[in-house]
Amino acid sequence: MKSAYTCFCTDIIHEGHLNIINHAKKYGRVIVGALSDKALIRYNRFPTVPQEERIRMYRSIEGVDEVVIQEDMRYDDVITLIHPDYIVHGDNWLSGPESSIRAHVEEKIKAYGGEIIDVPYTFSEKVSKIDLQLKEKLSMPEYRRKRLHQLLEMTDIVKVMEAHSGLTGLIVEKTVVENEGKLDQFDAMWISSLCDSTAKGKPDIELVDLTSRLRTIEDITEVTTKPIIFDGDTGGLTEHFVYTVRSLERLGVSAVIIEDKKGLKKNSLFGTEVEQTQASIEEFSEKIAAGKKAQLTDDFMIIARIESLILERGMEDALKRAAAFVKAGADGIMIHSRKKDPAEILEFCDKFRAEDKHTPIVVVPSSFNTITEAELAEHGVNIVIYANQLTRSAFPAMQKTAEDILKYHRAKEVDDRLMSIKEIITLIDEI
Ligand code: SPV
Ligand code: MG
Repeated sequence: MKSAYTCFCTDIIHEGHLNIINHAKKYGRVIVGALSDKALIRYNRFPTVPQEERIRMYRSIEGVDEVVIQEDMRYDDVITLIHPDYIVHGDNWLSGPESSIRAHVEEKIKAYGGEIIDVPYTFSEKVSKIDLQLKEKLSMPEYRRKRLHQLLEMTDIVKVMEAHSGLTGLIVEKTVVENEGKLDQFDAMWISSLCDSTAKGKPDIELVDLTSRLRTIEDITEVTTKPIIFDGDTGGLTEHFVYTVRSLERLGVSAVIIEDKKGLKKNSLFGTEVEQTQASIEEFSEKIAAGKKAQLTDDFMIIARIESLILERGMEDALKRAAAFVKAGADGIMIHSRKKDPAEILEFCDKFRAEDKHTPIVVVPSSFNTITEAELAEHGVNIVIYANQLTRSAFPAMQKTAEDILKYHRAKEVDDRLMSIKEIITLIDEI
């Protein structure tokens, strides 16, 4: 008997999936592949039900003969293992980033006489509603908050991009690229103090107050589902920080990163060009411990950021602080550097990992930007944050447009590099 294979990455079975199964049945024995969590988070959206539960759910569908795990979004593993005679898929993969996967699958199965069956995609009000409900579920605080912990388990390195508004949040949420035949996307958002302040035309010195920063988070949570890491600057007074922790938890933020500085905080990328004071190990440990005691959920993470390399206090100091802050309860360590060469960051990561196998390490490669995610992961880094690149790309583009309109006394000369009017008015989904 011939085999008909289809890959599912859904958390809810609806008429569209049943339609696929009914088509597949006509061609042979129906095998459903459950796309693994690891592949799913890059390919589609975060699963709201665990892999094992999805497998059970797919098994219970009438007409399904077998369920297997598909680890590779390009289907290489299942094609090698099963050699399906037919691969059945909704015809939505004929266009967009998924089309490269279709092309790859076609080439592979044609080699042994296999065939793709494109089934017309089911568009219905019910299907769209289910899709919206899933999205809504992912955006809820209790689901969003625990996602960073889950991502740390699921992927080698969690990829985080800066967001400081609803619009930048949407860019992080929705940008999917096809690269070397695989789809990729960011896992989470970083609410940078630098970019949040810059967007308001203010310096990055803890001048934008918490009420305003929480408002930025709300603007972002209203239109996105991905988890959030909040740049908490110094965390402020310990007596205030405990309240901040509760507010962030309530909003569904997954983690706050606080840096071991005190007094007037300036941006780390100034390094020793400006006066900045590091908090003592004791003071900062106390703040971490107070925050951990204040948090109400098990999901929330407090990550300690060490400024010893920025302030040129040396590697030994950085490592000593890391060990002390973990002891005080920190759920992760962020190590920062403003050197172009990643050597000191990698040295820290290697030495820290030799002593501590599990505490997540976070890095922000703004200056040492030649290093790749894979190289960082090899040195034990768990979270990489692209902290300011959206802001730094938008500003020169806007400035040039303003200059050119002034120069030409009209807008025609800038038009070619602008998004079309049609695109901008339809950019935001309406309910
Ligand atoms: C931020 O994005 O605000 C940061 C990272 O804290 S850095 O600007 O490199 O200090
Ligand atoms: Mg900051």
